Amino acid sequence: MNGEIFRKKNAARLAVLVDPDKCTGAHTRTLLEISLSCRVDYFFVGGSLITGNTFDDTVTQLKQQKEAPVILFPGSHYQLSAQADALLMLSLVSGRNAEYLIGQHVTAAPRIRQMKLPVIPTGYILIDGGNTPATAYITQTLPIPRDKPDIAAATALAAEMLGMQVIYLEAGSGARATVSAEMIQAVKEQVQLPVIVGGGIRTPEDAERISAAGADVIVVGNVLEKNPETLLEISLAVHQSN
Ligand code: 1GP
Repeated sequence: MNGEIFRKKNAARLAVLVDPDKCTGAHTRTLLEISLSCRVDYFFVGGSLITGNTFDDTVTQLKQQKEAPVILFPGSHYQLSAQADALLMLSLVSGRNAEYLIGQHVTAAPRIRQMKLPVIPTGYILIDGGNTPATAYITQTLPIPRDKPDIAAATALAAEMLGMQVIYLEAGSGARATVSAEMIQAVKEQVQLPVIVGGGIRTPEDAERISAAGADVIVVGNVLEKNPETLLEISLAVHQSN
């Protein structure tokens, strides 16, 4: 498995993010039921800060469906599970905190190898979403200003040159503003890699705008914690877009 699994074909793709601390087993069951009536292309599991001990159980529960791969989106080296199909090996290239560029990775690498988890090297780029996201606080890094698409594009290009297989533009969970269309376009013009976009995507209109700007994968998390049935209309919007 490599970054190519995220490249859009005809329409964009949809990833549902499940934070095991925020989603109980019952909630995840509801999400799984709803996902049977629409198309979900990937389940991501992770969060900036996870304090509970349901990580493995959540992955196992999501693995009950057989359509969409369950991919780890780890906020720290603790967030590993051998049950998952793959792991986004996130390097926070928008930041200058060595711990999140390489440090956590060194701690996790031997266990990832033992678990035989396929890894997808991911250039993770945090963009200002109009509020302070947990990711910025936990990683102690500054997001890229939202009106500086050229900085995001140069960062993505450097990540591509470093061998990353996919770019992840992140406005932060619960962002007030999603990553702008202008920024997504600037990044897509600069790199050949598939681009994942997440943070603050709440409506079908958000999803359509982001897909029209060129995103390969659209990630939704927060909105489904409150209204899981929103998944149906967001899935339609993503898969009808091109
Ligand atoms: C994944 O952090 C995002 O990239 C998810 O953001 O929770 O705001 O959908 P939301």
